[in-house]
Amino acid sequence: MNAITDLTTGFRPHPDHAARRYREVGVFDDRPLWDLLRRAVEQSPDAPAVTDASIDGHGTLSYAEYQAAVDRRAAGFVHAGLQPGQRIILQLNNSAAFAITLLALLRIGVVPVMTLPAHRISEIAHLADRSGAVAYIGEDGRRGFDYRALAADLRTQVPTVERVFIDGDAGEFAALPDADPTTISLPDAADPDLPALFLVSGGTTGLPKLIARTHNDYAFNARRSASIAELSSADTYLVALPGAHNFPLCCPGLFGMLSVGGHTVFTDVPSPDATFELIERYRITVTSLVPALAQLWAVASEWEPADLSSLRLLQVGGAKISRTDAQACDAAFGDVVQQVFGMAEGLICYTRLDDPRATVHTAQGRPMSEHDELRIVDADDNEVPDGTDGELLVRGPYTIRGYYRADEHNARSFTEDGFYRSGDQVRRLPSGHLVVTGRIKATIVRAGENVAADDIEETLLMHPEISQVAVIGLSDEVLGEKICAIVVPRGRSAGLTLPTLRAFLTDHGLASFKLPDTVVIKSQLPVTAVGKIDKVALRTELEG
Ligand code: OOB
Repeated sequence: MNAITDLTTGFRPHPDHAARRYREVGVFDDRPLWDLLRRAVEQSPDAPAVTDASIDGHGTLSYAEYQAAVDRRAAGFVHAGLQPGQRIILQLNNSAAFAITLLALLRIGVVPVMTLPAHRISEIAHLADRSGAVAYIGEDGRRGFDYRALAADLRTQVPTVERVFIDGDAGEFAALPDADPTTISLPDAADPDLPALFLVSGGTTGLPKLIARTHNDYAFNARRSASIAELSSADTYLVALPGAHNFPLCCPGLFGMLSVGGHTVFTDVPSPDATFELIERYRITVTSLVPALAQLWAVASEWEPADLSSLRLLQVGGAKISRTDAQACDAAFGDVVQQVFGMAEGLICYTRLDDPRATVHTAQGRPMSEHDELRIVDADDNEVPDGTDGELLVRGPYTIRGYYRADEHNARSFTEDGFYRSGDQVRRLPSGHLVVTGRIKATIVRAGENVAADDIEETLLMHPEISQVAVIGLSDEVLGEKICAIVVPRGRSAGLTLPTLRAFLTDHGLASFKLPDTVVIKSQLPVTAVGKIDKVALRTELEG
């Protein structure tokens, strides 16, 4: 079968009438995603495009140099026999190699599966199998994990993966290929309504799912995100989260920066001491973090001496940041926080740069496009009034209509009229902003009462001795579920006992049925591949 036909098998595009409308209103501009780079090169070939500040960083590439490196790699892949429509697992750490390889694949219409460096063989094998990947791109062991060993495993588990390309010391495999683009003809641009790349779902239950994002929808995602962040060619963006994740990739991230001809700096070490030095050296203006990192940065700003005055926008998302931490970040860096509530499946909400700070501290944002259709519904799928908690359903130009090759999930995760069931519990404010109040399935049912973990977590984080907290339900013979608070203390944990914490919550107005039944003290919480607190892992650990 032709690789393009194979690519479309199991892909659920927008219905024709919807795609037509998105085109008519100018949301889809019918250009391939890599065209963002081509246009930036045309406008300012000598401007800095990409800096590799990872452990083995190679300095800065101008737009012309970046484009040249992309063309060489694209020619290399064509020479190696890759064909438009084929899928390839991309698993590289933040680096110039990541930025070059990604754009090269897009240039030749080979569709990368955007896995994260923390993914391991079970996830990679599943994603390779589902996507029908013909190749894997990883790196050597220089960052502490040897991806060559993973590649060898993958080749045995998923025989369709015929090729392996390694950045660095390739060992038994091939190096990332480069070739002279003047002697090899590159394929024509892909159909912009086809998948440009696959994102990987962030859920912690079960194996990750494939999320096909088209050239048209992802380019819109980049442009609109860039416009809301008021990005310009004068901005410098730091990729501190894993670059293959939707947030640093396109919200606005790398693609948003390409859309305005700005400068993107990659680091593979997101710790405050490493990143603060980069912020000072490159005059970083924008970056994005998960809440746990943002909290760490705010604390560290008190003693790290670097000059951080260039930072004008600190995007925080991926999980809910508490009001206390959002305020602390604003205080530390000078009113720079933007909340981002997004999902690989599509919908992205942002607080706006001119929103009142109180809104920025307490709301997770409002949809980025007027074409996003939101429904907030009760358990019977009836819409609830503003101010009431319900599940968020969404449909729109850049939200998928179905996971790739996953009919069993799609029946559950999408309504008949094409809305994605996010599983997120939200409440809409009169301003149109959403407040995320939990996960539908994570609601704790204690002695018949529904308890949102969110409320308890938010209040516990106001405790001066608590740095991080996760509240989960654990099964209990008497109560059905009991409320367990897992607490990471700031210093010594002496004062953090069940009675003192219950008293603290009561003093702050929490109802008695919401008080934790047990408290567990931990020095750190498990996190997912992108750095969110992993409640599924916690539950498994504490119940097992
Ligand atoms: C982002 O994408 P994913 O696919 O890794 O995870 C999506 C899920 C959402 O459904 C929600 O449950 C949670 O992560 N989430 C948040 C949140 N942002 C994401 N929950 C509360 N508050 C927030 N601000 O995580 C993602 C994608 C693009 C931009 C930003 C985040």
